[in-house]
Amino acid sequence: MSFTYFIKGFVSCFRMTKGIFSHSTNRFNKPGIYWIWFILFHSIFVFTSVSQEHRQGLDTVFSFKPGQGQNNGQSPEYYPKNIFGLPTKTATEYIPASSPDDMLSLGLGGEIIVGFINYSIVDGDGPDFTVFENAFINPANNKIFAEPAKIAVSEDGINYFEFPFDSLTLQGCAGTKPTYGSKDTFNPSESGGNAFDLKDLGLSRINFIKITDICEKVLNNKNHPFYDAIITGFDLDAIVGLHLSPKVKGVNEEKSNENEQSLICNNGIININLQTETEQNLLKVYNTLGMEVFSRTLKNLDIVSLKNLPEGMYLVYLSTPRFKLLKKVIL
Ligand SMILES: [Ca+2]
Ligand SMILES: [Ca+2]
Repeated sequence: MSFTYFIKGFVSCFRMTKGIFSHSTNRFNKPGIYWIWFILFHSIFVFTSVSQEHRQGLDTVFSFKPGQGQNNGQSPEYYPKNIFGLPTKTATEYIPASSPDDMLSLGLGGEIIVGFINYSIVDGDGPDFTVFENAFINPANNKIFAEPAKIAVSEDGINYFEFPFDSLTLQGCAGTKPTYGSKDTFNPSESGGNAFDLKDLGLSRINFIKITDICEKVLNNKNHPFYDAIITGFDLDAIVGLHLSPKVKGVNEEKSNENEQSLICNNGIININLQTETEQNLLKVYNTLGMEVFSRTLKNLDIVSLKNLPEGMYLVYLSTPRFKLLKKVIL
C-alpha cells in the first residue's frame, strides 16, 4: 500500500509542479502559492504513509509449550533464532526447509506465542501477516503434505481471537501452503505460506500471535483428506508482519510506572503488593527460550520465591484485572 501511495503522490506532485510552471508569468501569483501548499501537504502525507509502514520477520517469543513426538530445532543452539527473520530462501514446493537451523517443530499439540518487540501488527490493505511452515507437494501423489496449526491473535496477551478454520479442508489453518523462498517474502500472492487478515476478525491492532498445532485432528482420522501416517506436527519457519506500526505507548505509560511498584524482585524473591483484593491475579515466569517455568495465582499481598530456578534472565508476567505487567529479572 505504501508504494502505491508513493507513486500516486509522486504523480500528483509532478502534475501540480506543472501547474506552477504554467503560471510562470507571475511566480508569486495566488494559484502558484496554492499549488506549493498542496505539494507540501501532499509530500508530508506521502512521507507519513511511507514511514508508518514497516515490514519484518518475528523477533520475539512470549511463550513456548512443546508438544509430543517431535523436537526438531527446539534446542538452544537453534531456537529461537530459527523462527526469527525471514523464511528459508531455498524452500520450494518440492524441496521444503527441514534443517533445525531454519525450523522449529512445535510437536503434536504444541503451542507458541510470538510477536515483535517494538511493533504491533495493524489492519492494512489485504493480509497483515504470513505464516511460513514447510508444507510441500508430495511427488508420489501430487498432494500437499500439510501439518496444520490454528492461529489466534490478541492485543493484550489475555483475550485471544481465533481465525476460523475447517478441520477437514484445513481452510483457515497455517501449514497448508508451501514456501517459495526465492520470491518476494512480503508479497503473499507469490511468497507462499498462509496469509492472515485482521479484517476477517474485525481487529485493528494485535501484539500476540498464538500458533497451536492441530495435527491430531488429521492423524486420528484415517479418512481425513490430508491423512499421512508420518505427520509429526507443525514446523514453524517464519512469520512476517506485512503491516506493522510502532507499539502504542504514552497514555498508558504513567500508569505502568505506577504499576511497576506492584512487583519488586530482590535476590530471587518477588514481593507482590496489589491494591485490589481479587482471585484473578496471576504470575507467570518464562525463561529466555519462552518456556513457562513457573505459574501461580496471587493474593493481594504475596511473596513468591524463584530461588529454585537456575541462575539467568527471566521474564515475569503479572496479570491482574486492573493491569498487566511484564518485567525482566535476573536471578
Ligand atoms: Ca488487513
Ligand atoms: Ca526460519
